[in-house]
Amino acid sequence: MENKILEAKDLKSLDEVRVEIFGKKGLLTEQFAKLKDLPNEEKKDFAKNLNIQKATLNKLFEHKKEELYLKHLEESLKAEAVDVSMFSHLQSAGALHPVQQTMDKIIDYFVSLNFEVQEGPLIEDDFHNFQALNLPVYHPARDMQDTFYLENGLVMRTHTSPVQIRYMQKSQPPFRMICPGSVFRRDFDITHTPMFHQVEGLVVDKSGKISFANLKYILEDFLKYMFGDVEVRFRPSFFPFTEPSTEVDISCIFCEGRGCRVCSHTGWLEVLGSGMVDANVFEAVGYRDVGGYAFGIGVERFAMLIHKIPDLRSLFEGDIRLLEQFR
Ligand code: 2U9
Repeated sequence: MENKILEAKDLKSLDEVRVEIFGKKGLLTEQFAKLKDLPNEEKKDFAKNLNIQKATLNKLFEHKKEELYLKHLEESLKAEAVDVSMFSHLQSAGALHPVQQTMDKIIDYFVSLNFEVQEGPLIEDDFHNFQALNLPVYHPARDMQDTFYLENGLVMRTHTSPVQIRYMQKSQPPFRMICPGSVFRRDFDITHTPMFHQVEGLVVDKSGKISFANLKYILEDFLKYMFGDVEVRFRPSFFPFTEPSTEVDISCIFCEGRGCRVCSHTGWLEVLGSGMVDANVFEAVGYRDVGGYAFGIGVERFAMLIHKIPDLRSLFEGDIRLLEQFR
């Protein structure tokens, strides 16, 4: 009977052995049954030996049960184990879109100089998107910013400037702020998409406190932060909301100013627009005796230059092969 217990290979066969030995018709039970047929003088010793045997078998059985249980536990833990270090082909970490990465880098620069970050609605009324920015109804400069008109007279904003207008209507200078976000125009070609992103900046203080030199310093420093060791030049230009206005160029990062196809052999790349805020804009929000500068950055243009992407439209096609390069 000891051998039967010792030879059991698993908990199931051990249980079968238990029935075979200790069960109602078990081997041990059979022995006890013999007791009643023995002569009285033999009964005592026989019963004593049988009880000793029963106790030994019980102990052996419990011991074996414990051993087999631990074996079973170990085997099932091994079988169910998950290898957390195992490489999976099915999953890959996501990443920020290159436009978002570029926008974040631009925002980081201005936040480090204590500029506030403000956002606002994508659908605007004519006043906040145009009139307050010195673009009166029927003004020809509106042609440069044709957009999507809703049936109720509202428009998809053509720049983030209305965010600054709304901000000025409810607060007082001095302040410095940037407005990142998506904007919309009726444009679609190799360098334009109907939706794109801007980061616009605005700094306002009491009259005489903010000069063109402040604007020049900040933008030069910012462009070196974004593009490395480049030359920066300011060219006179026109925007309805700034006077004087200036377009800002950097020396071509592809040919280092020698002249190539990307810079149309000029050695310069136009990267942003800026100027001193037009007096009419301040008047539209009820500001008096103040001055300030503003600038506008096209985020896609920056992303294209930084990553040498030839066609702007590819940024919005969602092709995973393009996006994977920016992980
Ligand atoms: C207020 C007053 C003035 C924001 C400005 C530009 C010049 C500019 C372009 C850059 C590339 C638009 O996305 S783009 O095509 N922007 O050249 N933006 S000054 O001027 C402001 C803004 C707000 C209240």
